[in-house]
Amino acid sequence: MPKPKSRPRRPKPIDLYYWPTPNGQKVSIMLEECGLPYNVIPVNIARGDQFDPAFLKISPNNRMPAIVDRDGPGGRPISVFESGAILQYLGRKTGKFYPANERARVAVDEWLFWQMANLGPKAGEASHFRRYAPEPVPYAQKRFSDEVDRLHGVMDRRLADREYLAGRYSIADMACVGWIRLAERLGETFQTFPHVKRWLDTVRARPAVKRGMGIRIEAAGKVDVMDPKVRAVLFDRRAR
Ligand SMILES: N[C@@H](CCC(=O)N[C@@H](CS)C(=O)NCC(=O)O)C(=O)O
Repeated sequence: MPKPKSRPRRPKPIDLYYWPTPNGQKVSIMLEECGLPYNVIPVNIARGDQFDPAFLKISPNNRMPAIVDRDGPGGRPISVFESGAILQYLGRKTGKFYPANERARVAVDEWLFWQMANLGPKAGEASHFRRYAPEPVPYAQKRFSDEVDRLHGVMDRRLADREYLAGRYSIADMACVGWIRLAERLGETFQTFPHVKRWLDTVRARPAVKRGMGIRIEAAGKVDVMDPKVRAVLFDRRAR
């Protein structure tokens, strides 16, 4: 009797601990781009879900995003926190958007780390001092706005003679798109950064990027960052 054909095993969905911010969107975009199945587990950072002891075991820095992949190395579950580490992990796992060729990989890593160490933190602080500070702090506003402007200039020069940050579309572009989109929402027109604008429009037009950035979490729309309870959770934190 012919042996029954073994059906390819369906991959187990990856748990994505998520809140709709540019950092969370990096990972939902990559999961969509790779066609990996995933469950969205909202981490309501305005309510303090990030301090839940079960979540801290996965993400000790009390920040989302994080993932749990039940089909991890050796067939055993693995958790990953820090969006850059998650993007690299998913890139290695799938072989997509993170080239194996060393020269190409170095270029992706350079721009991924550039986002993680520069664009993300500086744009985050610029947005904080513009939108959330209890009183205007002109020095901080100028310092971080200038930095963001400088970084947009760096990115524009990089994109002047190539379509994407590392040449081909990669996890480095996925890391940046939410942050550049946020700048646009905050009023940046990119008039002096035409290559960034062209890149933003190209990346945002990708169906997977639209899906990854389009995940709606109803509670997120209701967060009032001026609510003292929310502010205590998000902005009033020391080690103890
Ligand atoms: N470097 C981290 C940053 C993540 C991050 O800042 N997440 C924010 C939302 S965008 C968060 O979870 N904040 C919770 C808090 O501040 O307690 C990454 O890229 O994963």
